[in-house]
Amino acid sequence: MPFKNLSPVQEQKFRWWFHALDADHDGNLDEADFFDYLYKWDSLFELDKKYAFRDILFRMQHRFWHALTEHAGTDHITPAQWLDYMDHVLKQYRTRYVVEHQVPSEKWGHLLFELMDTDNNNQASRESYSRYILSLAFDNANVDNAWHHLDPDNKGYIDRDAFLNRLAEFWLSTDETDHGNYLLAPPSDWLDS
Ligand SMILES: [Ca+2]
Ligand SMILES: [Ca+2]
Repeated sequence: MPFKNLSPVQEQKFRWWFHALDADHDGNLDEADFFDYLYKWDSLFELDKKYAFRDILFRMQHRFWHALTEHAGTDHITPAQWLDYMDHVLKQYRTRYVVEHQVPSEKWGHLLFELMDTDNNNQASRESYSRYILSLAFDNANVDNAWHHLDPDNKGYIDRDAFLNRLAEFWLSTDETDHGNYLLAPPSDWLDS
């Protein structure tokens, strides 16, 4: 089934993201998969000591899960239902929320940045980005490859605006060479050869 709003690059990228989220690898997303990495942040980012921030993250994730399951009509999401929802999100984005630099998950992007910027100096370090990637059960090879594209000038950190721009590219770019497409893993991992 061709999608109206997803390009082939986006389709492959989001399909790969689905499998990254499927923590128990049974081919479907359920609520436990969807929250698996958030629970890992308790120890990785000492989130269990930041109650208010943790609460916001979990509420945002619940909102995402609720919207996804309502759209799909089930809480046992297949890859096709996930892609259909992504298609729906991009359609909404294009028709209702077109603001420069705003991405479908901009609020989530701010939270993710604040999670990684543990000392609040408006810079997320390579080390904290690495912890984030490992919480998604990726390996160190992915971190090295992705970081090179998040921080092309080799500064050792990424600031908030640059991170949000990369996240926008992750959602919206249809050109696999854009830096943001490396956010979770290099395109060679998720593009058909
Ligand atoms: Ca699963
Ligand atoms: Ca920092």
